[in-house]
Amino acid sequence: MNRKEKILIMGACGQIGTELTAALQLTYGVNNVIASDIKHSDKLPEGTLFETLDAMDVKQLLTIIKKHSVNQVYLLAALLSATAEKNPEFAWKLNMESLFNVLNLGKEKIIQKIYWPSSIAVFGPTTPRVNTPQFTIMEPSTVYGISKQAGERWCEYYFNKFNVDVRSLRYPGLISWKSEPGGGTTDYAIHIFHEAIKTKRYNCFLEENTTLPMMYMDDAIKATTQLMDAPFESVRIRSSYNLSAISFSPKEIFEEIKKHIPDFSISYLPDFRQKIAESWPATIDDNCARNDWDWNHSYKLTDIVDEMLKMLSNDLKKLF
Ligand code: AKB
Repeated sequence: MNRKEKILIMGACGQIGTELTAALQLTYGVNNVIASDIKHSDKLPEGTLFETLDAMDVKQLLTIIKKHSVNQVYLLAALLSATAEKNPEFAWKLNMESLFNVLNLGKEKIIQKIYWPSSIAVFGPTTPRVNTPQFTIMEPSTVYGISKQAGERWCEYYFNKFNVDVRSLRYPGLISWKSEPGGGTTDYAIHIFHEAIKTKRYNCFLEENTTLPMMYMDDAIKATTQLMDAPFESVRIRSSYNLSAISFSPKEIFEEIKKHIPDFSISYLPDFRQKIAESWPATIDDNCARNDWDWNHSYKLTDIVDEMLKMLSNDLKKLF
């Protein structure tokens, strides 16, 4: 592994960014990882090098890249599915401009490697919902999904045309306890744990049988670093890889939590996010990732529930 990497994480204070920053610091050293975001968060590990950065500001981005001799960028800044529906124009602007800024730095060979996350939101109501293949019908119906789909096409284009080493994963819903989720449709699978511990009641914004692909954050971080460490030739897909771990419905996760908290109860009051969830796959075929760079998930639903309840309860004890 090349230890001379200088890494910039854009959108480092979000749900993935805070954990990815810590993981990359472990591998490359605290002084070789620069976290950036529109504003600082105390969720970042202590001692993290931090720069304030608006991901759409290419001048500011270039200044930071030069200042720290950055050669790798992880672009995580984005508006997610639910938030993007409330502000479509800004979502499109942020999600696309930030990507072009980074891809163009790759084209100019100012940076050597780029990570950009895509999502299961690239699929839509006409996509086969079960075992969704890597290559299939993609007609996303959300602003977020449209921006991720367009982004995938641009990543592949910059790779083919300008040899930009850009790598990407289509994340499912990500479950974590360290920081809050950022306005997605799959966020219920985190809120449910907080409410189970705090009030023993949860009012779910999706219907009970809405199955969606999900993954524990540790697995998502493992997949991300594994893809970025894979040899150039092994990364055969330059749009974005399907990535899968488990799938469950609100009812299934509720029943699993109830095994630990017997008086936990749930009600269902679906809102606009129900339609988004119904347009997404229930299960994902990620054989390309498993074959090309040996992807394998570790966490099952039972492991996730055990760990989420344990870690969130510990966190709460520290507060009181
Ligand atoms: C969302 O729900 O918008 C995200 C995603 C699946 O990309 N978690």
